[in-house]
Amino acid sequence: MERFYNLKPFSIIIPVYNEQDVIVQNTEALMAHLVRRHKTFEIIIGSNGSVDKTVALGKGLAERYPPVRFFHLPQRGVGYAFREAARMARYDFIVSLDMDLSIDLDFIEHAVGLLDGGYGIVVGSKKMGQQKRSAVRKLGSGLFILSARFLLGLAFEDYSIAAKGYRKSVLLRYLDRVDHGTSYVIDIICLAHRNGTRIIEIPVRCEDLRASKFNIVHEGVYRFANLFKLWLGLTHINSKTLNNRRTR
Ligand SMILES: Nc1nc2c(ncn2[C@@H]2O[C@H](COP(=O)(O)OP(=O)(O)OP(=O)(O)O)[C@@H](O)[C@H]2O)c(=O)[nH]1
Ligand SMILES: [Mg+2]
Repeated sequence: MERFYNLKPFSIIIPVYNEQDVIVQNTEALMAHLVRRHKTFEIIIGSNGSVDKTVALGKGLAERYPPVRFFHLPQRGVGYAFREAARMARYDFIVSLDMDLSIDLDFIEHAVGLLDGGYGIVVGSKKMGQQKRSAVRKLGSGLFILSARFLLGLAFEDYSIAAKGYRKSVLLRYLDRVDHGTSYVIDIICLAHRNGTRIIEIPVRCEDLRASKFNIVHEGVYRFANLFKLWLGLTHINSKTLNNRRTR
């Protein structure tokens, strides 16, 4: 028998780009998972840039299923879709997923439970769990994780957009830093961590063998450039704090 979880209401947010092949079947699968387990939730699907039937299908889903909300932005970029979805969220507990539902859905219950227990961010980690992804993608994220540890002293092991839980009240503090791309994840984790937000990392299972919607080369260059920007910004803040202390 399915377990019913007595959790507080939560918002799931999913950015989508040209997802006509999976948007309907995966939203319905997600709905089936959630309605059996939860009383109150919403699923916010946010598109930008899609040139296939994603927008028409997303609107149809929102008309058919009351918990589903859909929007489409003219401006391209997954970060903008995330920002809009986070602002729209009706509830304080937010869980981000990808439309390919490549992570184990039990993450949702774990994340919401931990947010309710006082954590500000829950990081779902594929490296701590299990992952079936191509060697190139594992290598790329492995290098990024090591660089973040080395440059920023961050010990987390997953900065991808899916399988993260956030309190909306924490997110709102950092939304102005969100740009077009995926770097908002590391920016938010890094800054919230420095500001004393309680963050916990938990393992997730991930099976993702389909081609990425991102251009892997562009994504790599953009992510590493942003990592250096973040590091430079923090080094600047650290040296200013040190100088202020010296002059006091
Ligand atoms: N709104 C929006 N969503 C996007 C955009 N690009 C990708 N997405 C969505 O972001 C989610 C992740 O895309 P995927 O192709 O599954 O990403 P991935 O390469 O498997 O991600 P990793 O887990 O980091 O390996 C999916 O739901 C995509 O539809 C974009 O430009 N705008
Ligand atoms: Mg994927």
